[in-house]
Amino acid sequence: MKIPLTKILDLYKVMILTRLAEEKHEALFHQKRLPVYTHLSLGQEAAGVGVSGLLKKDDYLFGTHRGMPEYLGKGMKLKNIFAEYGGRTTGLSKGKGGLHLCDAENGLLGLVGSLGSDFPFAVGVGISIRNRGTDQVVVKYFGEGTAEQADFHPCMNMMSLWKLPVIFACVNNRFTEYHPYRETTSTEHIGPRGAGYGIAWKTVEDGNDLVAVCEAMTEAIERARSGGGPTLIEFMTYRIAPHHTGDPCVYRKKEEVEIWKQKDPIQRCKAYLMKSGVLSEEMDKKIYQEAESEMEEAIQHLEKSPYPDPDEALKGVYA
Ligand SMILES: Cc1ncc(C[n+]2csc(CCOP(=O)(O)OP(=O)(O)O)c2C)c(N)n1
Ligand SMILES: [Mg+2]
Repeated sequence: MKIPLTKILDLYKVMILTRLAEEKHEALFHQKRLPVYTHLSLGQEAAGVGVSGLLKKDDYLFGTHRGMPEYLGKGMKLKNIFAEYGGRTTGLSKGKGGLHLCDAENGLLGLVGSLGSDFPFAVGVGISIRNRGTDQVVVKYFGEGTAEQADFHPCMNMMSLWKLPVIFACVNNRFTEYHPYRETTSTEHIGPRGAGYGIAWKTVEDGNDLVAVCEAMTEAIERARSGGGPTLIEFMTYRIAPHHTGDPCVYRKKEEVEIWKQKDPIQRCKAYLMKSGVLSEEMDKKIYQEAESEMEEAIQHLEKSPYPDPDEALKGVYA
């Protein structure tokens, strides 16, 4: 399934914005200008951007705590994300959600604090799509550690039984908080679990290849839209970043991280686009400049926006 080069170029731009925005987020956190601490997606941007970048605006996504790539890929605006992280009135949830982003306009129905508790939400949205008879799809994106949560299993069963337009997309970044994943996960791969439930599945061994991610997602999206039912896809990658700001990463060797830095998805995508003749060094420079100015605008928007009045605290608690 060939993905148009123009689409790959668009998503390459999103990967760059993600990288710059996350690095800036971390710097702002240390300067006490952005109080929400970070879970960076450094090194695994291709999986996140590719998972959401081919969805339509009215498709749904449940993302992760390491979510900048999939949120920007789905069409969320950086300035809205920063304003929410900063707890400002101009944020998506008027500053009350913080890390837990919600952007209904772009199909993001919320990020849960208890990992995996949104597997059933995704299945519920799948039932809603089926009942309304639209061709929308819902993607639930999660880490391999989250795949060990109990709700994963009944949800796999139900979405298969009812042939729902749900895609479970797993980013296997080889770490679950402070553990290499094989200390907490009994199998090498999450993908083959699809077979146990009669669900189409795939493990993309090179989840740092944006094109491979997009090809796998295209297949799954087409299956879901055409009534072919759910898919489980796993993308193998590596979490170059610490689990969160301040994690000393004593559970892995520095040499291993260095090896993975050589597989940087952004540099690889750049090489692919240049070889394909749709990107030049000059264009690349411009892409970085545009991303920098979008980020500067987002920071200015954040810092100009007011904090909510304390009286707002109990408003909007119930819908
Ligand atoms: C139910 C639950 N248990 C534990 C946590 C704490 N926690 C936050 S992130 C994380 C790691 C999850 O690993 P994975 O799903 O592989 O995602 P990754 O952090 O690698 O992106 C954990 C255990 C939580 N938020 N919810
Ligand atoms: Mg993980």
